[in-house]
Amino acid sequence: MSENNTPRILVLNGPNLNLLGTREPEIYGHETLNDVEELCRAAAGTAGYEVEFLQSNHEGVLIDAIHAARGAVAGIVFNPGAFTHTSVALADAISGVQLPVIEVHISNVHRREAFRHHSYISPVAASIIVGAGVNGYVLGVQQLIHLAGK
Ligand code: DHK
Repeated sequence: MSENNTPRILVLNGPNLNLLGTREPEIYGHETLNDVEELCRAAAGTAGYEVEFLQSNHEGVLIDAIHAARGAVAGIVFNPGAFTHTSVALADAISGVQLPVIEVHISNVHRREAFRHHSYISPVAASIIVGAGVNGYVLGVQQLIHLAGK
């Protein structure tokens, strides 16, 4: 809960997602991270939720954000970028805070290189959304709100 008691969701983005819109648009589309933020705020707002939105290229910053989310948000919509495939530390952070995490990938990672097929995050995620483009973030927000209402 935030100070004003409006329930909150953290939308967290990992490395290189600041380049959305210009980065390999044939894979990640033309929408920018600002567009993603607006979509998330709109989806959350219709259900009375606020969004905290953070992107970092640094693993430790993402870990700190997950720790800080404990007790402050209903859950996390998380695109860990390439850390998905490498980071035991991010998986441990998620396990440590016991918050529902919706893992989102813009692209269908299973249609891509083999090294993208394994996720350290999936075993600790509540739900996984892949290949839905930036609409995956909206679906992630909606899924978190659905879980919070249970
Ligand atoms: C984003 C990345 O930056 C990649 O490293 C992942 C993910 C896929 C996405 O589809 O959003 O492999």
